Amino acid sequence: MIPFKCKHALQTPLRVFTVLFALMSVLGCGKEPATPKDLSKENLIPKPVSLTAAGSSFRLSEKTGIYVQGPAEAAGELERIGQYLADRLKPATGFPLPVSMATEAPASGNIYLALGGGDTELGEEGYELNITEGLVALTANTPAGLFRGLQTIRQLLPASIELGEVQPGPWEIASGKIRDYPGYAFRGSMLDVSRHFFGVEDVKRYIDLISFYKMNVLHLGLTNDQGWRIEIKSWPNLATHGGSTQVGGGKGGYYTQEEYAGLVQYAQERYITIIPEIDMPGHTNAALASYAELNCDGKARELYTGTEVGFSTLCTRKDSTYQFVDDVIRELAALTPGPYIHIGGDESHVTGKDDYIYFMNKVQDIVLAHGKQMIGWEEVTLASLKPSSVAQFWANADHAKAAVAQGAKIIMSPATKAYLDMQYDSTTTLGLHWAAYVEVDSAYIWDPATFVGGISKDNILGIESPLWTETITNMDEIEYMIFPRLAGHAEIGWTPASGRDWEEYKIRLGRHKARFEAMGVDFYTSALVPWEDVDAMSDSGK
Ligand code: TNX
Repeated sequence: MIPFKCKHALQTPLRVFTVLFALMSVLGCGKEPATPKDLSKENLIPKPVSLTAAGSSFRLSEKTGIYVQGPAEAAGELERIGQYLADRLKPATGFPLPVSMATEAPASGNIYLALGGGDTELGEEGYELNITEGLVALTANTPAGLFRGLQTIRQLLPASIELGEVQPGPWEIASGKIRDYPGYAFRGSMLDVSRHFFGVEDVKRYIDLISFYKMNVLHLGLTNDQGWRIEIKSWPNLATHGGSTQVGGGKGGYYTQEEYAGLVQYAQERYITIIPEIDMPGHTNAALASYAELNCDGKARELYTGTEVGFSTLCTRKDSTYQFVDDVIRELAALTPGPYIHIGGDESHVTGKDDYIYFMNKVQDIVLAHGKQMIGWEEVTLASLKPSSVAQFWANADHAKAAVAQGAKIIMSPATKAYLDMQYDSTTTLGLHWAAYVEVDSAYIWDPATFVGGISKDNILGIESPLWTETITNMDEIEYMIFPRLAGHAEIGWTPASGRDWEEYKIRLGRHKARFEAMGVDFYTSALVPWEDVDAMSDSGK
C-alpha cells in the first residue's frame, strides 16, 4: 500500500475504521510491511535469466553509501551511474546516499557497483547482482550492464521508492543472486513525434519509462506528411514551415539541433540509442510543402493535417532531390552517435516501383557515405540491400523473407502484436484497429523467433514496439497506450522464450500496479490482468 492512502483511512469514523483496519492489515497498511526474504517471489519485469534466493534481506539506511569501482578512465561515467541511482532513491528514502569511488567492496550496509570484465556470458548489457544482509553488490562488464542492473535494484525495493516525497520505508531487499542478460541486442520503442508533436520533456519521460524496462533503443519518427520535427540548417523551411502544424491543425513544433543533441545525450546517459527516422520518399508532404523544388511539378504542396497515408512522394528522378537527401542525412548523421539512420520507405503508394527502387538504392549509398547503417521499413527490401542494412518487419512476411535472403537483419514489429497505437479492444477510445485489437495478453503471447516462418533468431536484430500518434495528443494518452503492453514487449526482448509464460507473467504484471501508480503512469487496467495492491515486494500478497 502507498502510505497516503493509510493517512486518509485514519481520519474515518470508528465503525468504518474497524472494517478498514482489518482490510489494511491484510494489505500490510498501518504496520511495517513484512520483510522481503524470498528473492524468488519478486515480481521483476523483464524476468531475469537466473535467480537464486538466499533467505535473508538487506536494509537500506541513512548511513548507506553508493560505492563505484572501475578503471580510472571510467571514473566519471561510474560516478554518474552511482549518482543516477542515488537520485532515484533519495526522494522517497530521504537518505543522503553519497556516491564515492572505491577500490574494493565497502563495509556492511552499502551498495557496491563494480565493473568486472571477462564474464563473457553477461555480454554487453548483462549484470550480476549479489544481495546479502550486508551488501548489495552489482557487477557488469560495461557501464550499460550496471545501468540495466540498477533497474533491477529499483524494482526489488517497495513500489513507494518511486514516490517524490519521503516515505516511512523500511527499504529492504530480499537476499540472493541474479545473473541476467538480454536475449536480443536491440530492444526498442518508436515514438512518432510527427503526427502530433511531443516536446523535449515528454521525450525525456518516454526515455525514462522505457529504460525502466531495460530497453535500449528509442526510434523517433521525426518526419511525416503532417510535420517535419528536426531543424535542418541547410534547408531551414523544413522545420519552420513544415513543422508548423500537426494532425487536427494544432501548432506543431520542432526540435532545434541543440535540443535534439540534448535528447541524444539524455538517452545516452541511460544507455539508449536514439534512431532518427526521416521517412522517404512517401510520407513527405511536410517537406513538399516547405520546398517547391522537391515536387516533380515544381509546386509547393499545402500543409496537411489529416490522417491519410500514401499520397505524397519526393521527385525521385530529379538530381536536386538527392542534394536534399544528402544534406538532411549529413546533418542528422552529425547529430547521431549511434550506428543507424532510419529512412522510412513505407507506404510509398504514389511512387512508381522502379522509381522507388532507384531512390532507395541511392539513399542507401548516401547513408553509408555518411558512416551510418540504413534501416528501412520492410518495403525497402525491394531495393538491393547491403548486408549492413536492416529491414523493419511490420506486416508482410514475404518482405521480411526477401530481406533475409539479401543478408539483411530484421527488426520485428508485427503490427498485430507490437503496434502500441492499436486499440486494446472495441471499447478503447484512443488508437486505431486496422491491424487488430491488441489486448495485453496478445501483445505478450508471441515469439519474434517463430513469428515469421523461415526467419529465426539469428536473422533478427531485435524487437521494437512503435507508437504512431495520429490519435495521441499528450503524455497521459501516450502512457495509456504503451502501458502495460510495452512492459511485455520489453520482456520478450530480454527474457529467453523458455522463461516467458502469460499465466505467470500476468501475476507479476498485476503486482506492478502500485509501481505504475507511484511513477504517475497512466496505464490501461486490462481485465485480463489480476491487478493487486502490493507495495513492498514483501511476502504479503504472494
Ligand atoms: C502504418 S506501418 C504506418 C504509419 C501509420 C500506422 C498507423 C508503417 C510503417 N506505416 O504511417 O501511422 O500504420 O497504425
